[in-house]
Amino acid sequence: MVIKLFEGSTSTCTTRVATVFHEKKIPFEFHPVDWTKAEHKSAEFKAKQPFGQMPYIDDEGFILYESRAICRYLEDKYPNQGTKLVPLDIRERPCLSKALPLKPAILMRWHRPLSTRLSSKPDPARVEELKTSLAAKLDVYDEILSKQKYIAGDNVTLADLFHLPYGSLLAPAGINLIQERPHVARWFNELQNRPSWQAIKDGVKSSA
Ligand SMILES: N[C@@H](CCC(=O)N[C@@H](CS)C(=O)NCC(=O)O)C(=O)O
Repeated sequence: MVIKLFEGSTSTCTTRVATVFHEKKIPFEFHPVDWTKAEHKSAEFKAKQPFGQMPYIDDEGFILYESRAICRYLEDKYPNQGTKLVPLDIRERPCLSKALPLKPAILMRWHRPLSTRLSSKPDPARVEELKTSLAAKLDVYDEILSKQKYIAGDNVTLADLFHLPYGSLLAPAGINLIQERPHVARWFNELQNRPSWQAIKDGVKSSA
């Protein structure tokens, strides 16, 4: 039986999980959740995901939520299928938890068409503050990526892929912090061109 993914089709958490399904070549059945109708707050949904947030997966009755935990589960369940996404070297593994710096980007997404669904707009001063801290982090990324292909070494891992959902919101919002740094730009463009991201970036569909 194929794994079922319950989510809204373009949310950042869905695209994170769906990218990993594609990288691992794991067929999945997509079950869209209409968050405009608050389906994720229904008793039926909360019975599976008690926080009333998307996504969760149903793997033959085994329910798992938290997008990063789901990605890790997929890698652990199918270690020898598709792309190997957790480093084999135990010293490279802690790098996975470093994949958070682009997270402030979510507060900048009011520029996107998607954001028309958001009720409140971020404070411009706060956005400037976040841009400054993100720029400083990306300077360090540029240094790291001048010496190695990916964040954890010379192989792509979950750490890299986890940057895609938020990082991809920056350019459409007119924020060029990625493209302004040559090594970060090379790295991020390569990630965005991967077939896994191309397959889901405009909306997730079942692959089974
Ligand atoms: N840490 C959770 C966050 C889940 C989350 O924030 N999901 C968002 C979509 S990306 C959501 O359901 N937002 C609607 C809400 O919180 O009501 C995860 O990674 O799965």
